[in-house]
Amino acid sequence: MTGFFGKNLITLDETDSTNNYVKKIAMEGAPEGTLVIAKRQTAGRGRLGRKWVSQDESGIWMSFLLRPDIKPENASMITLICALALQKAIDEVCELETDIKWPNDIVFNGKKISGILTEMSADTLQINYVVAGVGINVEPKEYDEEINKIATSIKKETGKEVDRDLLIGRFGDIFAGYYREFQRNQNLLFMRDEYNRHLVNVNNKVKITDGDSAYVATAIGIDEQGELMVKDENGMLKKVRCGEVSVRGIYGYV
Ligand code: BT5
Repeated sequence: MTGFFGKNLITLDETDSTNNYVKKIAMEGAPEGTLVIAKRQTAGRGRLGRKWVSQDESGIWMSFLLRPDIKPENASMITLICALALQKAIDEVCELETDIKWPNDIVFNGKKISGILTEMSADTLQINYVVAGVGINVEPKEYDEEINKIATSIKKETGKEVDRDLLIGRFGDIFAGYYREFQRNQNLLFMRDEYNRHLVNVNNKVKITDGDSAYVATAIGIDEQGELMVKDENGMLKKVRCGEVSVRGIYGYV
């Protein structure tokens, strides 16, 4: 690994959630780029209070600390940067061409290989820190029925061993390059087209759920702010902000 990512590396056998761990050391002054990798998580988390299955060593469970000099409202774009960096790293290191399900999932053949959870501590004007958490399913595994339907792993799809260190290192390098570019411009213009090339659901119908309301629309792609552009059933262009919304295919998970 080169650059700031993982220069300060903490490896753990077990923790509740690497995101929680990084938050704690962020408040104690840990430097930007601090990377925490755990073999097992007892309480891995997804978004919106969901669970992330990671109690055993079947995957890479890691979080890293960022202290970006950007406006708080732009922080959600970091999730998309992680997603594209991960898509590329998996492609290069594991020779598996995955897709991105906006905003935070890496999928293959409609099944989830990886998820990203970005959390921020900020006041109105300034970000204190951002924790980016990445879960990557590496080994095949039997989940409970519900998750079995939507989850897969790199090795299940490629049949090949995964060099975890190489994958993490490559992810870090690609991420660091994108992050530098992003901080300069505070938008995603530099990677928008590439992200859209890997985006699933382009030109397909998706169901957008925001709290109690839901509507069906056709996905078009992201704009330079990382918002998902969709066309509703009346042909009106709408932008979905990367926040507490869920976007799913109308016939299944993707
Ligand atoms: C995510 O949330 O996909 C974000 C996952 C982030 C996990 C990393 S691991 C390191 C760091 N520490 C943490 O505590 N978290 C981060 P979301 O989009 O809300 O998806 C969660 C949903 O994915 C669940 O409700 C399940 O349906 C499904 N799921 C749970 N575990 C899974 C797994 N191992 N593989 C695939 N799908 C899973």
